[in-house]
Amino acid sequence: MDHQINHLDRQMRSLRKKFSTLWTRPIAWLVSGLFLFASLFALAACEPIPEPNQSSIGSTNRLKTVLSRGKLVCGVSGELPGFSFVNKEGKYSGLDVDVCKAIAAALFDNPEAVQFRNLNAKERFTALQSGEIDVLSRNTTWTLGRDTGSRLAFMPVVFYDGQGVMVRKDSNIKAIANLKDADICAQTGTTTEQNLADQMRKRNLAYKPVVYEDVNATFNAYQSGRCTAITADRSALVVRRTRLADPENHVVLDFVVSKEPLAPAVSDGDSRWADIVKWIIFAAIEAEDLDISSVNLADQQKSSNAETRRFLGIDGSLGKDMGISNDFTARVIKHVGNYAEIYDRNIGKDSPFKLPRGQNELWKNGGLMYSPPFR
Ligand SMILES: N[C@@H](CCC(=O)N[C@@H](CS)C(=O)NCC(=O)O)C(=O)O
Repeated sequence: MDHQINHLDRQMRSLRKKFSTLWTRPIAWLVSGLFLFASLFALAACEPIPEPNQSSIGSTNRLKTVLSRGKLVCGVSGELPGFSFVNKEGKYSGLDVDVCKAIAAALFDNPEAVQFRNLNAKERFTALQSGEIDVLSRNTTWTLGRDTGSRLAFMPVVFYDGQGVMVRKDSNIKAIANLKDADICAQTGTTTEQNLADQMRKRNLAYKPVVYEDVNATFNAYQSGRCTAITADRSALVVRRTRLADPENHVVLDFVVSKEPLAPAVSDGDSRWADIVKWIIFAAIEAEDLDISSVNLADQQKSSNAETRRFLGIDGSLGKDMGISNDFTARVIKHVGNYAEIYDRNIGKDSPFKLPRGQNELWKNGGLMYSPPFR
């Protein structure tokens, strides 16, 4: 700035010199005055634009709303064992449910501080956009259209899935090509419905979509023989198969129709809330990566390892800087466990479904689960 002012001063003096005769002096003052005004205006325009205040970004403050309510409102399906299911006693369980519980654990040190809302495929996005729920944790595929067109912000993927097809064993259907002219059941408001149409068109196969808004109606229609096949996320087919009257007579074909990265979502426009939810999910993944579990947490909290101490909020201010408790990661691990514990308990080896980790293994074990660094 100083050198710019010196330069300006030099130019003004040279202008006045050019108009140094008596009769031209008023013109000289006028010209230099105009020059000075224009130059100062230009200088002001060169000033760096101040950064917008982080807290002013976004029109809502969801963290404040959730904290003053004392509870998280979480949208789930409630109809999908292993992911989100409500039993006769009204108790919720599943991987998607544990995401809600992890957020409540991090914020309130209480995984039960959650109010669940059951939402079908069609209702889920409106519930988020209207502010009725704080988070959507409901086997929802992250797509470009939903991310940019539906005023949603997707969080880290919690389950890498793919669309599949289930048929009766005695149908002798082995491949998608055998589905020519078949009646195929699917649920509306899903990526499933659209992917099926793309797949069949690509293969030039005629078929009849039989669609329902309700998941139970969809599976009942298949069970009753209304459809030759049913298509949904493979995880959903595996878990809902166990609820058919005769699971052993049905098979999920090997064929994978599409990529279905399932991720929670929050409403767009509140980057602070999005960051909090995002890093709570990453905390469960990073805990597995660092071999910290609900079983060894107390020992790990005594560790002298700098990375462990920073991650658990013993040193540093990672949580505090986000506006939440500095030990939010420890709270998640204590109440809900790390990602492996969450997976194994709900859909993996310790569950009735025994879904192999596959793509949901950690990156260092050949999978896709990866948390950016906590630093
Ligand atoms: N991941 C897909 C499909 C999600 C979906 O809604 N699948 C059905 C088929 S099993 C479901 O979960 N329904 C449960 C319900 O409506 O409560 C998407 O995001 O569109």
